Amino acid sequence: MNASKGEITLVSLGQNPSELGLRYLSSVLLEKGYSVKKVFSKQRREDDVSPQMVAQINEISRNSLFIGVSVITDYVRQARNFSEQIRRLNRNVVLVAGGIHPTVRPQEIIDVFDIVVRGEAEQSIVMLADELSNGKGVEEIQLPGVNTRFYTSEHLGFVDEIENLPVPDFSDNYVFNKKDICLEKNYEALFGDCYSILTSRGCPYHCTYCVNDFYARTSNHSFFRKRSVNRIIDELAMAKKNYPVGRIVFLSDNFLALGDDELDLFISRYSREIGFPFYCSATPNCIRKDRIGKMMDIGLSRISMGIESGSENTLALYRRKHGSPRTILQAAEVLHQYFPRLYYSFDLILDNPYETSEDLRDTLSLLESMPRTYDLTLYSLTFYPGTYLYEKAVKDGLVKDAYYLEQSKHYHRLNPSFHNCLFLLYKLKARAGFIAYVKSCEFAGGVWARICRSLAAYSVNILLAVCLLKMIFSSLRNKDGVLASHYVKLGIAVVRSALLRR
Ligand code: B12
Ligand code: SF4
Repeated sequence: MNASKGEITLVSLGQNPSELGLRYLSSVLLEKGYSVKKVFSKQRREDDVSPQMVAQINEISRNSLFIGVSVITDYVRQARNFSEQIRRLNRNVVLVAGGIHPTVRPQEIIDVFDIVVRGEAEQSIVMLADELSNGKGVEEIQLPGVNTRFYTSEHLGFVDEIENLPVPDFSDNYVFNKKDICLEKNYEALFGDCYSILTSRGCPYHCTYCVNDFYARTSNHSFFRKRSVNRIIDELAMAKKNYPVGRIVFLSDNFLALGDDELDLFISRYSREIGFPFYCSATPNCIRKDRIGKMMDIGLSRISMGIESGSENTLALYRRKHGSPRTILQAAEVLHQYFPRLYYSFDLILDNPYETSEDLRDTLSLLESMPRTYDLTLYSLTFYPGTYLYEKAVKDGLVKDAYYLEQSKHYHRLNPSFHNCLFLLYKLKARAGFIAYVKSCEFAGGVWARICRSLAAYSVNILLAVCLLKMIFSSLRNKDGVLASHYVKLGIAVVRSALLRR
């Protein structure tokens, strides 16, 4: 075996150890003869960077050419803090940042990191490693997509040909477990029986709150790239052979954006060679009865779909032409036909300061009109830099530019408001919510258990009714009869559905 050209340490500050971006980088570096240590900190975004962890990363990366850190906006404060801490321990360390945030806002990272790599880095990280292993200093580096304090590149790297990339490297992972960093060689200990795969990069759409909007505006070629079905199945077959896999997660932004021929090929090869249950996400316009039926036959067991809002105005603000209320409703009806074999959940974005009570009412009405067999995932709108919505919110004075450097806003922490109570109650009422949970509890038999279960189920409906009453009164107080009458209608629908199937 050839001697390594040098060692590189890659660090993920996020919570999820799948982190496919870093794993792709590790694979290309390994292919080019470097050795790689991958560290997964599994820190929650609200945690401070642990000094113990930094000390241990410093220890294991002593012989590395550089430490590369992956940074998304939610972790930019931790990334800055990590660099400050590790530099105190080792003044000579070369720190490289990459990922979505440094791509969009390199200037917010370059003061504490030596090198910032923008865009997809499969090519640039190898060029960078070659330069550093050939003894070049940071001040001498001038590469496309690579910024230092001495050189600025406007280039945004995209991999044109994603087809020939090696498969992501899931081998040996260093994992920080609250106190110590341990080398975890066991796949199952980190990922259970699950294998995550990207079937494409980018997205054909560019919703105004999503990073794909930034990419679409800044890249001058088609950002959406698909892998061939044969390549996808080959990767899954490799995973099936090498890891104790029993489930597949398709992590691509929009897995169902497959052409008809591609879908047929996928179905025939997947059923013959893989056969595991799988989870994917999709946009409303991709949910078609024939497609979902075929996918269910080969193992589709879970699907998530972005609804985001039921209001035409808000959907226009989000630029979601592919998900009008009508399309959403049609998609929900298709998915409902596969209940209860298919678990499906819808994403909603709340706390949008541009939304009026009418917009929220439209979303509630949409939820009410859909068969209640969905689950809901509620997000609090977060403005990510580089997107149209971020720029608009800054211009309109709704958020301060670079607010995330000072304050941390959690994408699941909803503002305390009556409307949000209503959405939470809808979540509780939905199939996988509280009522279903209570009904399925077998903790005790007998009449008391039945009474408790019924009371719990009724209490959700009662709370919902109270919130609706409050909405009716406040609309009347604001002399908005139309809004009040909509809430009355919603109330009647809620009571009817509670009486019919509770
Ligand atoms: C799959 C996915 C997830 C998965 C897995 C996350 C993971 N880390 O693998 C799950 C579901 C867990 C997830 C959760 C979240 N996600 Co997410 N997710 C994605 C998604 C759809 C794909 C990510 C991916 O694998 N891309 C493909 C790889 C190849 O690209 P990449 O990760 O960017 O990596 C490349 C480059 O950035 C660069 N690079 C990356 N790291 C490094 C490091 C170095 C040193 C270098 C040199 C280069 C480099 O090279 C890589 C290879 O080309 C993206 C959307 C997108 N289009 O990227 C959103 C996205 C990354 N998620 C996002 C967010 C906000 C989240 C959440 C905070 C919650 C949420 N609202 O979804 C959580 C928090 C996750 C965490 N870190 O704990 C945002 C981030 C926005 C931002 N500006 O930071 C994105 C961009 C979607 C969006 N709303 O715009 N997510
Ligand atoms: S459809 Fe999803 S991944 Fe695509 S641009 Fe919109 S939010 Fe982003």
